[in-house]
Amino acid sequence: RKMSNEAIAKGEAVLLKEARDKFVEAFGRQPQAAACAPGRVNLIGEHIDYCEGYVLPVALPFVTVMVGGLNNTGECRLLSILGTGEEVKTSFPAPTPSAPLKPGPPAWANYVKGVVANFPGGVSGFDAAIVTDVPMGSGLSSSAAIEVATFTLLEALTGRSVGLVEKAKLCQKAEHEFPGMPCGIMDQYIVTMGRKDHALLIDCRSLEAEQIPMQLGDLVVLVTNSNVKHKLTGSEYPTRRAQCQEAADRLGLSSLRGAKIEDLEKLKQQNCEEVVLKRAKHVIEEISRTEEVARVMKQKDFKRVGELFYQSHESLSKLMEVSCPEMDQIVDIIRGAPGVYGARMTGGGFGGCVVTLIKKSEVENLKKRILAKYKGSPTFFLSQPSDGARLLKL
Ligand code: GAF
Repeated sequence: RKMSNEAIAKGEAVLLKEARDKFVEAFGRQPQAAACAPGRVNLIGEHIDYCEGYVLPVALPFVTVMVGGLNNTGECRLLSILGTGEEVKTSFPAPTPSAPLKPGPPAWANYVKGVVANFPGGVSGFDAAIVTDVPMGSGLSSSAAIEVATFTLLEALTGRSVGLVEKAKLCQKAEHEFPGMPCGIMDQYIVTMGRKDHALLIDCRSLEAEQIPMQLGDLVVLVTNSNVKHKLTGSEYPTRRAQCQEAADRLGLSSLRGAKIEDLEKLKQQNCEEVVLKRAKHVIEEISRTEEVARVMKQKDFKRVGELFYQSHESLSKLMEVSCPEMDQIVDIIRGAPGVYGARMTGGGFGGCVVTLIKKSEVENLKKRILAKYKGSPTFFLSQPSDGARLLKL
């Protein structure tokens, strides 16, 4: 009973066996290569990657595993095993210069197609089986996991590869062009470059990053999945991006990374819309909160980390307007509970997860409190920073 509220990573060995068995069953031979890529949770730095700000995500133990082999048929054939055990199949012709790939149904295959279309030097036909335990639609980056797993598998199958930053950028491009989501670089970057026991401070302007050891002492990061996803995500995200860009343009900057808090005055004087002002304020302050968290985490000032988490949530809710009643309720329930340092929504928003910095000894009590008061059905897991995408031995 108690376990039913826990999201437990199956582990890559279990997923690999499942993928391999399904591959053999579907394609009648052994796969040639196997790759996996994780989901992620962002500690802080939300809705600022596309403004060239700083973000501080960690890769998770939940992974998407892909096994595959070249097939000399000119067709790309995919078998995906959903969380429910249901199997879905699709195929599409490998792209050629005269017949490039285009996005199209089924929606799930666009993540793979986008990567195939952007893989340097092209791809001939291949077969692949995909299994995952990354929770879907929870703001834990299941999209980047499948994109980066695809890229990593194709590197192994073709023997061609690119640098890690380039790989993240190509996967981001795939997401822009195929699923059509104008995301920033955070998800593909951390999924590619995460490291066990580290958070990654990514500078989304220079695309350089610093591994920050996650030495939390007797504290942990609890992730609470609200298990809600509101449909407006599709249109709201591009709108946020456009509003931030409008603020930057009005200031004569290429992005809000270069803006200072005093610039808000300039925007006001230009009679800039209230909503654009609010977005700009969030971005400018969230960038400095993220730099500060990375700094005070090294000094083990967890009280300050917690305060900044709460401030970030407040700002995402009131200024950026990307939270939702369920996540606001969860943060309210958590606020002031024993052993808690701070909490905030994480990811793109409109549903998804809340991260809480809390004493390990108080985690069970907090879960009970949330289960008793939250009106939805939450699931929980502890964020254990894990490695980024990698090849698996068959
Ligand atoms: C989504 C996007 F994909 C990221 O690029 C990022 O903008 C995030 O929302 C919000 O911080 O996950």
